[in-house]
Amino acid sequence: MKFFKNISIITFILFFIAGLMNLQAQTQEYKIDGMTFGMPEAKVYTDDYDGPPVVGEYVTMLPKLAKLDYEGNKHHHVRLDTFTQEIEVASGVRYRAWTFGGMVPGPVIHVKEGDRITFTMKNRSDEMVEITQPIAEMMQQSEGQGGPSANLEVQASVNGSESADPSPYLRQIRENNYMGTKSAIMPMPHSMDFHSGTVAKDDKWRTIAPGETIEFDWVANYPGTYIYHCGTPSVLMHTAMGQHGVVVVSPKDGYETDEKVDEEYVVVQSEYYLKKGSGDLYQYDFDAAQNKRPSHVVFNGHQTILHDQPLTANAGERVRIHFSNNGPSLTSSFHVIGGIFDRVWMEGHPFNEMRGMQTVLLGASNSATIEFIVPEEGKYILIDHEFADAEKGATGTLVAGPKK
Ligand SMILES: [Cu+2]
Repeated sequence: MKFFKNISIITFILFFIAGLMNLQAQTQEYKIDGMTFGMPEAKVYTDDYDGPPVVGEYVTMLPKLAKLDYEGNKHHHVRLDTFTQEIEVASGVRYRAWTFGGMVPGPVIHVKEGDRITFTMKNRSDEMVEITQPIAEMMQQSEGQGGPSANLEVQASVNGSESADPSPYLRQIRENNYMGTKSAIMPMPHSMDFHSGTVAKDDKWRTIAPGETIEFDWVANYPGTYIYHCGTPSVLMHTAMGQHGVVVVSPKDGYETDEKVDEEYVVVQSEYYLKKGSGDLYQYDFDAAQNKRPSHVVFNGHQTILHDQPLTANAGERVRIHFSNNGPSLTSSFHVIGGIFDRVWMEGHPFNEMRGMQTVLLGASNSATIEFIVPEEGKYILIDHEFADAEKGATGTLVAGPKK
Protein backbone atom coordinates (compact mmCIF):
# COMPACT_ATOMS: atom_id res chain seq x y z
CA MET A 1 0.00 0.00 0.00
CA LYS A 2 2.77 2.35 1.09
CA PHE A 3 4.64 1.52 -2.14
CA PHE A 4 1.64 2.62 -4.25
CA LYS A 5 1.21 5.77 -2.22
CA ASN A 6 4.86 6.68 -2.84
CA ILE A 7 4.49 5.97 -6.53
CA SER A 8 1.50 8.29 -6.75
CA ILE A 9 3.35 11.06 -4.91
CA ILE A 10 6.36 10.65 -7.24
CA THR A 11 4.07 10.69 -10.27
CA PHE A 12 2.42 13.84 -8.99
CA ILE A 13 5.81 15.53 -8.46
CA LEU A 14 6.96 14.49 -11.96
CA PHE A 15 3.79 15.93 -13.51
CA PHE A 16 4.23 19.10 -11.47
CA ILE A 17 7.84 19.55 -12.70
CA ALA A 18 6.80 18.79 -16.29
CA GLY A 19 4.05 21.39 -15.93
CA LEU A 20 6.53 23.98 -14.69
CA MET A 21 8.91 23.23 -17.56
CA ASN A 22 6.10 23.58 -20.03
CA LEU A 23 5.13 26.91 -18.49
CA GLN A 24 8.75 28.03 -18.70
CA ALA A 25 8.92 27.06 -22.36
CA GLN A 26 5.95 29.32 -23.07
CA THR A 27 7.30 32.33 -21.23
CA GLN A 28 10.99 32.19 -22.01
CA GLU A 29 12.22 35.52 -23.30
CA TYR A 30 15.42 35.92 -25.23
CA LYS A 31 17.49 38.71 -26.71
CA ILE A 32 18.91 39.16 -30.20
CA ASP A 33 20.92 42.31 -30.96
CA GLY A 34 19.48 43.95 -27.84
CA MET A 35 15.89 43.25 -28.87
CA THR A 36 13.47 41.18 -26.80
CA PHE A 37 11.53 38.24 -28.18
CA GLY A 38 9.44 35.40 -26.71
CA MET A 39 6.47 37.06 -25.04
CA PRO A 40 4.26 35.18 -22.56
CA GLU A 41 1.12 33.59 -23.92
CA ALA A 42 -1.87 35.94 -24.34
CA LYS A 43 -4.64 35.69 -21.75
CA VAL A 44 -8.27 35.63 -22.86
CA TYR A 45 -10.93 35.96 -20.20
CA THR A 46 -14.38 37.28 -19.42
CA ASP A 47 -15.06 39.94 -16.80
CA ASP A 48 -17.64 42.61 -16.11
CA TYR A 49 -15.33 45.59 -16.71
CA ASP A 50 -17.33 48.66 -17.76
CA GLY A 51 -14.83 51.40 -16.88
CA PRO A 52 -12.92 53.82 -19.12
CA PRO A 53 -12.48 52.21 -22.57
CA VAL A 54 -9.10 53.87 -23.12
CA VAL A 55 -6.39 53.99 -20.46
CA GLY A 56 -2.82 55.12 -20.99
CA GLU A 57 -0.93 58.25 -20.03
CA TYR A 58 0.87 58.47 -23.41
CA VAL A 59 -2.25 57.82 -25.49
CA THR A 60 -3.67 60.81 -27.35
CA MET A 61 -6.17 61.92 -29.98
CA LEU A 62 -4.88 62.80 -33.46
CA PRO A 63 -3.03 65.00 -34.39
CA LYS A 64 -1.49 65.16 -30.90
CA LEU A 65 1.51 63.17 -29.74
CA ALA A 66 2.17 62.77 -25.99
CA LYS A 67 5.57 63.95 -24.70
CA LEU A 68 7.71 61.13 -23.35
CA ASP A 69 8.83 62.59 -20.03
CA TYR A 70 10.94 59.71 -18.75
CA GLU A 71 14.55 58.59 -19.04
CA GLY A 72 15.41 55.11 -20.28
CA ASN A 73 12.67 52.57 -20.80
CA LYS A 74 9.23 52.14 -19.30
CA HIS A 75 6.63 49.41 -18.86
CA HIS A 76 3.33 50.79 -20.19
CA HIS A 77 -0.16 49.53 -19.35
CA VAL A 78 -2.47 50.44 -22.20
CA ARG A 79 -6.14 49.62 -22.62
CA LEU A 80 -7.98 50.14 -25.90
CA ASP A 81 -11.42 48.58 -25.90
CA THR A 82 -13.16 47.94 -29.19
CA PHE A 83 -16.80 49.03 -29.62
CA THR A 84 -19.26 50.61 -32.04
CA GLN A 85 -19.84 54.36 -32.37
CA GLU A 86 -21.89 56.34 -34.83
CA ILE A 87 -19.53 59.02 -36.17
CA GLU A 88 -19.37 61.80 -38.75
CA VAL A 89 -16.68 61.40 -41.44
CA ALA A 90 -17.68 64.29 -43.72
CA SER A 91 -20.37 66.94 -43.60
CA GLY A 92 -23.71 65.05 -43.56
CA VAL A 93 -22.06 61.63 -43.71
CA ARG A 94 -22.47 59.46 -40.61
CA TYR A 95 -22.12 55.72 -40.19
CA ARG A 96 -21.81 53.14 -37.42
CA ALA A 97 -18.07 52.64 -37.18
CA TRP A 98 -16.22 49.74 -35.60
CA THR A 99 -13.66 51.52 -33.45
CA PHE A 100 -10.70 51.16 -31.17
CA GLY A 101 -11.44 53.67 -28.42
CA GLY A 102 -14.40 55.44 -30.05
CA MET A 103 -13.01 57.35 -33.03
CA VAL A 104 -11.52 56.64 -36.45
CA PRO A 105 -8.58 56.35 -36.56
CA GLY A 106 -8.08 55.08 -33.00
CA PRO A 107 -5.81 56.78 -30.45
CA VAL A 108 -2.11 57.48 -31.01
CA ILE A 109 0.01 55.37 -28.68
CA HIS A 110 3.47 56.84 -28.04
CA VAL A 111 6.29 54.71 -26.60
CA LYS A 112 10.08 54.54 -26.84
CA GLU A 113 12.20 51.92 -28.57
CA GLY A 114 12.79 49.17 -26.00
CA ASP A 115 9.64 49.90 -23.96
CA ARG A 116 7.39 47.05 -22.94
CA ILE A 117 3.63 47.32 -23.33
CA THR A 118 1.04 45.27 -21.47
CA PHE A 119 -1.99 45.67 -23.69
CA THR A 120 -5.59 45.00 -22.70
CA MET A 121 -8.60 45.03 -25.01
CA LYS A 122 -12.19 44.14 -24.22
CA ASN A 123 -14.56 43.48 -27.10
CA ARG A 124 -17.49 45.70 -26.08
CA SER A 125 -19.24 45.68 -29.46
CA ASP A 126 -22.33 44.27 -27.70
CA GLU A 127 -22.44 47.20 -25.26
CA MET A 128 -23.35 50.91 -25.39
CA VAL A 129 -20.05 52.57 -24.53
CA GLU A 130 -20.14 56.25 -23.61
CA ILE A 131 -16.87 58.05 -24.28
CA THR A 132 -17.88 61.60 -23.49
CA GLN A 133 -18.57 61.36 -19.77
CA PRO A 134 -15.91 62.40 -17.25
CA ILE A 135 -13.47 59.68 -16.38
CA ALA A 136 -14.25 60.03 -12.64
CA GLU A 137 -17.87 59.08 -13.40
CA MET A 138 -16.77 56.05 -15.41
CA MET A 139 -14.59 54.96 -12.52
CA GLN A 140 -17.42 55.47 -10.02
CA GLN A 141 -19.80 53.41 -12.15
CA SER A 142 -17.47 50.47 -12.18
CA GLU A 143 -16.42 50.90 -8.53
CA GLY A 144 -16.35 47.67 -6.59
CA GLN A 145 -15.74 45.54 -9.64
CA GLY A 146 -12.01 45.45 -9.10
CA GLY A 147 -10.94 45.93 -12.70
CA PRO A 148 -10.89 49.56 -13.76
CA SER A 149 -9.96 51.35 -10.54
CA ALA A 150 -7.23 48.79 -9.89
CA ASN A 151 -6.04 49.26 -13.46
CA LEU A 152 -5.96 53.04 -13.09
CA GLU A 153 -4.23 52.89 -9.71
CA VAL A 154 -1.56 50.70 -11.27
CA GLN A 155 -1.27 53.29 -14.02
CA ALA A 156 -0.87 56.16 -11.56
CA SER A 157 1.68 54.31 -9.47
CA VAL A 158 3.62 53.25 -12.57
CA ASN A 159 3.69 56.89 -13.59
CA GLY A 160 4.94 57.73 -10.12
CA SER A 161 2.55 60.63 -9.69
CA GLU A 162 -0.90 60.87 -8.16
CA SER A 163 -2.02 63.59 -10.54
CA ALA A 164 -1.17 61.82 -13.82
CA ASP A 165 -4.19 61.73 -16.09
CA PRO A 166 -4.92 58.02 -16.66
CA SER A 167 -6.62 58.81 -19.95
CA PRO A 168 -5.70 62.09 -21.69
CA TYR A 169 -7.36 60.62 -24.80
CA LEU A 170 -10.84 60.56 -23.22
CA ARG A 171 -10.37 64.10 -21.92
CA GLN A 172 -9.35 65.24 -25.42
CA ILE A 173 -12.50 63.66 -26.95
CA ARG A 174 -14.69 65.45 -24.42
CA GLU A 175 -13.00 68.76 -25.26
CA ASN A 176 -13.11 68.29 -29.03
CA ASN A 177 -15.60 65.68 -30.18
CA TYR A 178 -15.36 66.59 -33.87
CA MET A 179 -16.96 63.34 -35.01
CA GLY A 180 -20.05 63.88 -32.82
CA THR A 181 -19.78 60.33 -31.49
CA LYS A 182 -22.90 58.43 -30.38
CA SER A 183 -22.97 54.98 -28.75
CA ALA A 184 -24.25 52.08 -30.82
CA ILE A 185 -24.29 48.29 -30.68
CA MET A 186 -23.08 45.89 -33.37
CA PRO A 187 -21.86 42.62 -31.79
CA MET A 188 -18.93 41.33 -33.81
CA PRO A 189 -15.74 39.33 -33.23
CA HIS A 190 -12.61 41.50 -33.34
CA SER A 191 -8.86 41.36 -32.77
CA MET A 192 -5.81 43.61 -32.52
CA ASP A 193 -2.73 43.45 -34.73
CA PHE A 194 0.04 45.90 -33.80
CA HIS A 195 2.59 46.20 -36.59
CA SER A 196 4.91 47.59 -33.91
CA GLY A 197 4.94 44.22 -32.13
CA THR A 198 6.95 41.10 -33.03
CA VAL A 199 4.91 38.12 -31.83
CA ALA A 200 3.05 35.01 -33.02
CA LYS A 201 -0.17 36.22 -34.58
CA ASP A 202 -2.13 33.05 -33.82
CA ASP A 203 -1.63 33.82 -30.13
CA LYS A 204 -1.53 37.61 -29.59
CA TRP A 205 -3.60 38.75 -32.56
CA ARG A 206 -6.34 36.17 -32.01
CA THR A 207 -9.99 37.05 -32.44
CA ILE A 208 -12.14 37.50 -29.35
CA ALA A 209 -15.92 37.35 -29.08
CA PRO A 210 -18.12 40.17 -27.73
CA GLY A 211 -17.71 40.26 -23.94
CA GLU A 212 -14.23 38.72 -24.00
CA THR A 213 -10.99 40.47 -23.06
CA ILE A 214 -7.50 39.77 -24.40
CA GLU A 215 -4.30 40.76 -22.64
CA PHE A 216 -0.77 40.36 -23.97
CA ASP A 217 2.70 41.92 -23.87
CA TRP A 218 4.85 43.22 -26.68
CA VAL A 219 8.17 45.05 -26.76
CA ALA A 220 8.80 47.99 -29.11
CA ASN A 221 11.93 46.52 -30.70
CA TYR A 222 12.07 48.84 -33.72
CA PRO A 223 11.63 52.62 -33.81
CA GLY A 224 9.12 54.12 -36.23
CA THR A 225 5.45 54.78 -36.84
CA TYR A 226 3.34 51.67 -37.15
CA ILE A 227 -0.26 50.98 -37.98
CA TYR A 228 -2.44 48.83 -35.76
CA HIS A 229 -5.64 47.30 -37.08
CA CYS A 230 -8.19 44.57 -36.54
CA GLY A 231 -7.04 41.32 -38.15
CA THR A 232 -10.35 39.49 -38.14
CA PRO A 233 -11.66 38.43 -41.60
CA SER A 234 -12.64 40.24 -43.66
CA VAL A 235 -9.64 42.34 -42.65
CA LEU A 236 -10.49 44.72 -45.49
CA MET A 237 -13.95 45.26 -44.03
CA HIS A 238 -12.86 45.50 -40.38
CA THR A 239 -10.14 48.03 -41.23
CA ALA A 240 -12.33 50.05 -43.59
CA MET A 241 -15.09 50.07 -40.95
CA GLY A 242 -12.69 52.04 -38.75
CA GLN A 243 -10.50 49.66 -36.80
CA HIS A 244 -7.05 51.16 -37.28
CA GLY A 245 -4.68 53.63 -35.65
CA VAL A 246 -0.96 54.17 -35.07
CA VAL A 247 1.79 53.55 -32.57
CA VAL A 248 4.73 55.98 -32.64
CA VAL A 249 7.90 54.35 -31.34
CA SER A 250 10.48 57.08 -30.76
CA PRO A 251 14.08 55.96 -31.35
CA LYS A 252 15.99 55.42 -28.09
CA ASP A 253 18.78 57.75 -29.22
CA GLY A 254 16.34 60.16 -30.86
CA TYR A 255 16.51 61.75 -34.30
CA GLU A 256 19.41 64.00 -35.17
CA THR A 257 17.13 67.06 -35.31
CA ASP A 258 15.24 66.53 -32.01
CA GLU A 259 16.56 69.75 -30.46
CA LYS A 260 15.48 71.82 -33.48
CA VAL A 261 11.85 70.62 -33.81
CA ASP A 262 9.26 73.25 -32.90
CA GLU A 263 5.99 71.44 -33.66
CA GLU A 264 5.27 67.71 -33.82
CA TYR A 265 2.08 66.18 -35.22
CA VAL A 266 0.61 62.86 -36.30
CA VAL A 267 -1.39 62.61 -39.53
CA VAL A 268 -3.03 59.41 -40.73
CA GLN A 269 -4.44 58.87 -44.21
CA SER A 270 -7.20 56.32 -44.71
CA GLU A 271 -10.16 55.42 -46.93
CA TYR A 272 -13.87 54.96 -46.31
CA TYR A 273 -16.08 52.86 -48.59
CA LEU A 274 -19.59 54.09 -47.83
CA LYS A 275 -22.90 54.32 -49.60
CA LYS A 276 -26.24 55.71 -48.56
CA GLY A 277 -28.18 53.29 -46.35
CA SER A 278 -31.92 53.02 -45.94
CA GLY A 279 -32.20 55.75 -43.28
CA ASP A 280 -29.99 58.78 -42.72
CA LEU A 281 -26.92 56.71 -42.03
CA TYR A 282 -24.36 55.52 -44.54
CA GLN A 283 -23.19 51.93 -44.65
CA TYR A 284 -20.25 49.83 -45.84
CA ASP A 285 -20.10 49.30 -49.61
CA PHE A 286 -18.66 45.79 -50.25
CA ASP A 287 -18.27 46.24 -54.02
CA ALA A 288 -16.55 49.60 -53.71
CA ALA A 289 -14.12 48.18 -51.13
CA GLN A 290 -13.33 45.13 -53.28
CA ASN A 291 -12.69 47.39 -56.27
CA LYS A 292 -10.65 50.02 -54.39
CA ARG A 293 -13.10 52.78 -55.16
CA PRO A 294 -13.39 54.72 -51.89
CA SER A 295 -16.17 57.23 -51.27
CA HIS A 296 -13.83 59.29 -49.07
CA VAL A 297 -10.06 59.47 -48.64
CA VAL A 298 -9.24 61.45 -45.53
CA PHE A 299 -6.65 62.73 -43.11
CA ASN A 300 -7.29 61.93 -39.45
CA GLY A 301 -10.61 60.25 -40.13
CA HIS A 302 -12.66 63.23 -41.31
CA GLN A 303 -12.86 64.92 -44.72
CA THR A 304 -12.46 68.49 -43.44
CA ILE A 305 -11.00 68.19 -39.95
CA LEU A 306 -7.51 69.38 -40.89
CA HIS A 307 -9.02 72.48 -42.53
CA ASP A 308 -11.52 73.18 -39.73
CA GLN A 309 -8.77 72.63 -37.16
CA PRO A 310 -5.54 73.29 -39.06
CA LEU A 311 -2.09 72.42 -37.80
CA THR A 312 -0.20 75.51 -36.67
CA ALA A 313 3.40 76.74 -36.69
CA ASN A 314 5.37 79.90 -37.34
CA ALA A 315 7.59 80.94 -40.22
CA GLY A 316 11.11 79.64 -39.74
CA GLU A 317 10.01 76.76 -37.55
CA ARG A 318 10.82 73.10 -38.13
CA VAL A 319 7.66 70.96 -38.24
CA ARG A 320 7.77 67.19 -37.81
CA ILE A 321 4.87 65.05 -38.99
CA HIS A 322 4.61 61.34 -38.31
CA PHE A 323 2.59 60.39 -41.36
CA SER A 324 1.02 56.96 -41.79
CA ASN A 325 -0.95 55.61 -44.73
CA ASN A 326 -3.35 53.22 -43.01
CA GLY A 327 -5.18 52.34 -46.22
CA PRO A 328 -6.65 49.77 -46.18
CA SER A 329 -5.97 49.53 -49.92
CA LEU A 330 -4.58 52.66 -51.62
CA THR A 331 -1.16 54.29 -51.88
CA SER A 332 -0.46 57.85 -50.78
CA SER A 333 1.84 60.44 -52.38
CA PHE A 334 2.18 62.85 -49.51
CA HIS A 335 3.23 66.41 -50.30
CA VAL A 336 3.04 69.82 -48.64
CA ILE A 337 2.29 72.60 -51.13
CA GLY A 338 4.96 75.27 -50.77
CA GLY A 339 7.33 73.12 -48.75
CA ILE A 340 10.17 70.68 -49.36
CA PHE A 341 10.83 67.89 -46.90
CA ASP A 342 14.16 68.65 -45.28
CA ARG A 343 14.30 65.17 -43.74
CA VAL A 344 12.31 62.03 -44.40
CA TRP A 345 12.82 58.90 -42.35
CA MET A 346 11.02 56.09 -44.13
CA GLU A 347 8.88 54.13 -41.63
CA GLY A 348 10.24 56.54 -39.01
CA HIS A 349 13.50 54.65 -38.57
CA PRO A 350 16.42 57.10 -38.12
CA PHE A 351 18.68 54.98 -40.40
CA ASN A 352 16.27 55.34 -43.35
CA GLU A 353 17.04 58.99 -44.00
CA MET A 354 16.30 60.89 -47.20
CA ARG A 355 16.63 64.61 -47.83
CA GLY A 356 15.06 67.25 -50.03
CA MET A 357 11.98 65.28 -51.02
CA GLN A 358 8.91 66.86 -52.62
CA THR A 359 6.63 63.83 -52.24
CA VAL A 360 6.75 60.63 -50.19
CA LEU A 361 5.22 57.53 -51.74
CA LEU A 362 3.69 55.20 -49.19
CA GLY A 363 1.96 51.88 -49.78
CA ALA A 364 -0.86 50.69 -47.55
CA SER A 365 0.55 50.42 -43.99
CA ASN A 366 3.76 52.35 -44.81
CA SER A 367 4.73 55.45 -42.87
CA ALA A 368 7.35 58.18 -42.78
CA THR A 369 8.52 60.73 -40.27
CA ILE A 370 8.99 63.93 -42.22
CA GLU A 371 10.28 67.39 -41.38
CA PHE A 372 10.09 70.67 -43.22
CA ILE A 373 10.99 74.24 -42.45
CA VAL A 374 8.04 76.60 -42.75
CA PRO A 375 9.33 79.16 -45.25
CA GLU A 376 7.08 82.16 -44.49
CA GLU A 377 3.78 83.25 -42.98
CA GLY A 378 0.79 81.79 -44.82
CA LYS A 379 -1.26 78.69 -45.52
CA TYR A 380 0.28 75.39 -46.52
CA ILE A 381 -1.81 72.55 -47.88
CA LEU A 382 -1.03 68.97 -46.88
CA ILE A 383 -2.13 66.76 -49.75
CA ASP A 384 -2.10 63.31 -51.28
CA HIS A 385 -0.66 64.28 -54.69
CA GLU A 386 -2.73 61.48 -56.24
CA PHE A 387 -5.34 64.10 -57.05
CA ALA A 388 -8.29 61.74 -57.33
CA ASP A 389 -7.70 60.96 -53.64
CA ALA A 390 -7.17 64.64 -52.80
CA GLU A 391 -10.56 65.44 -54.34
CA LYS A 392 -12.12 62.76 -52.14
CA GLY A 393 -10.77 64.56 -49.09
CA ALA A 394 -7.09 63.72 -48.55
CA THR A 395 -6.03 67.30 -47.79
CA GLY A 396 -5.35 69.45 -44.77
CA THR A 397 -4.00 72.87 -43.83
CA LEU A 398 -1.08 74.14 -41.85
CA VAL A 399 -1.47 77.79 -40.89
CA ALA A 400 1.84 79.55 -40.35
CA GLY A 401 2.09 82.70 -38.26
CA PRO A 402 4.83 85.33 -38.63
CA LYS A 403 8.46 84.61 -37.83
CA LYS A 404 9.14 84.95 -34.12
CU1 LIG B 1 -12.68 43.81 -36.15
